[in-house]
Amino acid sequence: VLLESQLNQALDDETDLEIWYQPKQNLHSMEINGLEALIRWRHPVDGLISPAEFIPLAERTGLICEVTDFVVKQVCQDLPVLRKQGFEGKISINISANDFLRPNLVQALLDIIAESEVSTSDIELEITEGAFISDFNHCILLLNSLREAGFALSIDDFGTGYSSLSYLTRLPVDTVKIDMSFVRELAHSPQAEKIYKGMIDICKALKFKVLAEGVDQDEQRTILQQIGCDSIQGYLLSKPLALDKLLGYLNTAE
Ligand code: G
Ligand code: G
Ligand code: NA
Ligand code: MN
Repeated sequence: VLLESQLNQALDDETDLEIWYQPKQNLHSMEINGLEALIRWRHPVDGLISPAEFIPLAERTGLICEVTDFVVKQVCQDLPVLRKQGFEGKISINISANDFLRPNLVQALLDIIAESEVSTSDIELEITEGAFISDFNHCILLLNSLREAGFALSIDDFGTGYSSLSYLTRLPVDTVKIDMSFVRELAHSPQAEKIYKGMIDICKALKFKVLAEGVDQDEQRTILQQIGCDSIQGYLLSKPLALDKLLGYLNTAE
């Protein structure tokens, strides 16, 4: 309860919350062509609290919508800075299952963006499969309106949890992000490579781009390139970085 009221306070004051960014690399051009925004909470007493800890709390208590709005706002401030440094890709923002229950999600996002130099085409929204459990038809309608508004869309952590290949064909999204659990054995097991390639082939047959999450070895990147993966994200490129460190990273990566 204490943590909840402190998170509420931090969101109201817009203090102690930071957005860090993890780069994504396109395996065709080899350029850094995307960034995932990841929230960090610098608690005045407890130090840096992992989102793995407070995002579930925010989801239980309904604060997650305010978290999402905060992330969008911060991204709108940071993107112009990144554009000036020559970054040309999209920034992706995590949307939680609870955001899908907001009656006015599309308009809420558009209102925040309208106050900035950023447009919807600068932003990708990452949605986990958990969002589709409740009302699948409602989700499809919502995804369509987000897409019509100009956002790019991706499915996050694909292959875990509520994974059904049949629903994939109905999802109006651009990219499938394959969960990092699949990359772990990639460089050690021919079976793991076959499974991975199977997933890539299915996604490509359905006209989705494929991103591999959790890539932390050069060997994995080489295999992913060979089996047709479009882009990667993971510690091989970089851990999530605060904006100032990210600017340095982008300067040396170009
Ligand atoms: O950044 P890190 O890899 O430690 O994130 C841990 C978990 O918290 C991941 O599942 C990630 O998707 C989630 N997470 C991080 N930032 C956000 C955010 O801004 N919104 C939501 N909904 N989840 C986030
Ligand atoms: O749910 P989501 O995919 O957003 O979670 C991202 C989480 O995975 C974060 O906690 C992030 O720090 C972590 N992560 C990102 N890249 C790697 C990686 O290459 N290896 C490992 N082990 N974890 C990673
Ligand atoms: Na994500
Ligand atoms: Mn993910």
